[in-house]
Amino acid sequence: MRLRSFTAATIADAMQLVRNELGAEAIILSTQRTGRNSVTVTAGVERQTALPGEVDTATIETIDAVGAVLDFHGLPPVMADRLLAAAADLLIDDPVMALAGALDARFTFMPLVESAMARPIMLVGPPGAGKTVTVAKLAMRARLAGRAVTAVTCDTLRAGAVEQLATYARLLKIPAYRAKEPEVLARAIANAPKDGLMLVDTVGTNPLDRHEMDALGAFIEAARPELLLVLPAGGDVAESADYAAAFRALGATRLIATRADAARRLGGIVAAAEAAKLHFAEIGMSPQIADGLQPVNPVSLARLMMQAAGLAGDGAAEATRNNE
Ligand SMILES: Nc1nc2c(ncn2[C@@H]2O[C@H](COP(=O)(O)OP(=O)(O)O)[C@@H](O)[C@H]2O)c(=O)[nH]1
Ligand SMILES: [Mg+2]
Repeated sequence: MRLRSFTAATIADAMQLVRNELGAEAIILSTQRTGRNSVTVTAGVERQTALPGEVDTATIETIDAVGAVLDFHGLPPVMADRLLAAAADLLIDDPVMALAGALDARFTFMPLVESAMARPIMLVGPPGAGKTVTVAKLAMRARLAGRAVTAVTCDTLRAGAVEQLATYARLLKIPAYRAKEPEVLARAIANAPKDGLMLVDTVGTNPLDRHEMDALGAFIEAARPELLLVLPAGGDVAESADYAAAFRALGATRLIATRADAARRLGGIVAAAEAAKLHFAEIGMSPQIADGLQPVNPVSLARLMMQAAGLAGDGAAEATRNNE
């Protein structure tokens, strides 16, 4: 095999150089961000390829498209490399399915099934992440699935927080309580109907503030919940990863990404899931509580990433125009 490296401003440009120089048979071995505006792609080509040219062409173009999407979302090079390698292993022609396969290989997907959740569901995350709205969305889904729901908020400090949850609870006709102290939360959980779903809303917590994290930790200990991190899409990649790691340390195991309708870069939430080994659970696609929460699976996430980058589906043309 002959190896060569090509450097360009984007993965897509570097891939073009690979194709021009080595032809359609070239195999991408690694991609690496080598500067703020430079990406190096290393490719190899067999002197005599055993595969029919057509298959190679399709695969290279697919990997090219997946690489461009990962580039758009600003994934860290190491993570992009792993996903590209996983996509290349699959030899799938459709970029959405190749990306879906790669996501499936590298991440876990575990949507919430409200009708089956036995432990309380507690949502944690930074202020404004969408926790309270997501509690309302989950409550609505559980009600539609015929499950009794009780909601409790531990956010008793912020102005309007108790009223916000109470308003949703009135609309959904579910009981809502406030728990100022961890003991009150533990009591509310003990007194809730055993076959019902308990949803616990929390105060927005700054992961850089030890006191705030300790205070949240006390509520978590009292509730022994299924702990979900709520994080908005569109956040900085490194920052989102750090946030996720901090909440993972408190016991968060799944991720609900919010505001995916209001952001196009999903690198932050992907990096968060990777950094903290969180299972992708749900994705918030609207501020409306009735239809705003969707279970995440590898194909839906791949499609969303492709559409946001303007490379697949209905949003493609518009997204591409916006990107110019
Ligand atoms: N566009 C959009 N807005 C959302 C979504 N989820 C939450 N929001 C908005 O984000 C803001 C903060 O939500 P809230 O639940 O109060 O955040 P909290 O501080 O984490 O409880 C509100 O204006 C919500 O309407 C979503 O999926 N899409
Ligand atoms: Mg709130």
